[in-house]
Amino acid sequence: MTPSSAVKAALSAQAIETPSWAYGNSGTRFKVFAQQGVPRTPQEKLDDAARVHEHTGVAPTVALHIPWDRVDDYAALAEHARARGLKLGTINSNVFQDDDYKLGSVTHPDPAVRRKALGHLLECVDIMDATGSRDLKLWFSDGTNYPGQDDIRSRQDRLSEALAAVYERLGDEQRILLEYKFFEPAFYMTDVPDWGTAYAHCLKLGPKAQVVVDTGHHAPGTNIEFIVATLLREGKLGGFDFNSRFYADDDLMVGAADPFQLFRIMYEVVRGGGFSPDVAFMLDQCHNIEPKIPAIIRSVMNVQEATAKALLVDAEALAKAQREGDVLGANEALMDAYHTDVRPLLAEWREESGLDPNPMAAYRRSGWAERIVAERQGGQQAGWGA
Ligand code: LRH
Ligand code: MN
Ligand code: MN
Repeated sequence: MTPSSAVKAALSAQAIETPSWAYGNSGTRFKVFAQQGVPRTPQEKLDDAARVHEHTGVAPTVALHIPWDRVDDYAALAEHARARGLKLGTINSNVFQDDDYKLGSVTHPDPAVRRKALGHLLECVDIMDATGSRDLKLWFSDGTNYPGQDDIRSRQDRLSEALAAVYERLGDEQRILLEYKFFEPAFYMTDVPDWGTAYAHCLKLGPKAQVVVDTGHHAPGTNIEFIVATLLREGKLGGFDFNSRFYADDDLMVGAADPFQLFRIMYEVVRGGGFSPDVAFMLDQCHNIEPKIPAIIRSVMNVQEATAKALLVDAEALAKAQREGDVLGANEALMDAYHTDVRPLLAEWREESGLDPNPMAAYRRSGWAERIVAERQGGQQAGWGA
């Protein structure tokens, strides 16, 4: 097994970005169960994110979604974050909530709609300039519902054209993270359905375009760790949107549905040298019925636990068993690490890092949950659909 000091050093280097939208109310198309005390402004979302960082020590950046987090002064928002020990992270574009996008955004058959969508993407790069963000995450809901509805190849050409225009606008230190999803809201054909399509576009664009793997965006049974290994080998893994799914794009807490899958993914990250600032670890989840801040703290802890287990894999023993064709021995080397209870190690790491060993309990004791319910009276919640 890898010595625990090495594991702790790697844990100290890990950063997990939390999404602004996870702090606000969300739901399904059937019902949004509103919770008291949710943020009414992007600033209040940052106030909540600061609590997650305070208790976990590894969540220093917050992803924004435009227009859900639209403000007049992004530099001032960045300053609000900085004053709370945070930084603004990835800018997520949104070309999926406007009536004009019924038939697509950048792949729409009408050039006027395509121009509008591209305008939004370019505006997002302007925002990145103001916030100091490195990454622009692009997810397109574009697709068709019926065979023959539109021409698959022409839509790829239109997508390619828009991506090239955004790429052209990027600064030297900025990147495009292209996200794929196999279905929803389009049900017959999605324009960026899989990692292969995203990879092909990113390869053509150049080194500042990378693929992002949202763990909830695959068909059941997909071997996501294989995708991770492949993208890392090709130098094209830009990051993760972590969450878990039982059925579709459930956006449940990461590590809740399948902690073993999360471990397998993190093992490939470790194996492929993905522990580098070039790979962004982001959460992309919604907390429909559970309280938001503790759910986000739990998610961060779940990623850390999977990471610690992946780091514990005895690489030498595993490689030896693999060389010798020792099928069971190799499997055992991996499973030994997975079955290790890393919670004591993480508690130790937290204490050594000046944190409470139990972030969930520390948050409960802090009184923040009661305070936001008392203080955040009136106004509208900010977020989804805002
Ligand atoms: C799409 C998605 C994408 C969006 C987010 C809110 O399903 O994963 O990342 O920006 O959800
Ligand atoms: Mn996502
Ligand atoms: Mn999603």
